[in-house]
Amino acid sequence: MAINTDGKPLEDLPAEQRLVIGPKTCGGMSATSPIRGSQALGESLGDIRARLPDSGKVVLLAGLGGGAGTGAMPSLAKEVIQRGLNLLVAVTLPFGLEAERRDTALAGLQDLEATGATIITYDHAEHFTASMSLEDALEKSSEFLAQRVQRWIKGESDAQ
Ligand SMILES: Nc1nc2c(ncn2[C@@H]2O[C@H](COP(=O)(O)OP(=O)(O)OP(=O)(O)O)[C@@H](O)[C@H]2O)c(=O)[nH]1
Ligand SMILES: [Mg+2]
Repeated sequence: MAINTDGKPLEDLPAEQRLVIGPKTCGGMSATSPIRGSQALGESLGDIRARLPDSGKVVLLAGLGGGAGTGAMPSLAKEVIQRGLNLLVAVTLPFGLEAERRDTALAGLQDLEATGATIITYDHAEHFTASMSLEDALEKSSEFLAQRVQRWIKGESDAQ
């Protein structure tokens, strides 16, 4: 399921389900700040609860540093944990040149850690080199997270 406050990017994603959260808070646009991302999740909590499974494993994925993902993710993680589901959170941290976004992302990561969720982090700043194209960098992070998530789903790793 793809979730965002912004409806436009959702249209292009190959997801089975798409959910626009916080239509009143964000008007179908970017959340722009984590506070509004969190408010959007609160506004759409009923929709989220109705769509969460009653058993099994849940993986939450986001690129931290913006408003929607960074703000919504901690509350979403809490919901999944309260439902008694087995949760893995997989996130990226922004590139070094996204300076302000790094502070936002690190604060969001702290909120996520406070939920007690198991978290896999891929730091774009750590792995990005001058000779790398942006496409290569995104492909690397996607591959890394996909491998780790698949291992966790198969029960081969505790993702630590
Ligand atoms: N791997 C990967 N990372 C991405 C991609 N798009 C964005 N990111 C990373 O995720 C971070 C957050 O992206 P945003 O699109 O701003 O996030 P958002 O949660 O929609 O936030 P708002 O638009 O402010 O509501 C960016 O700063 C990037 O570091 C992508 O296609 N692939
Ligand atoms: Mg967005």
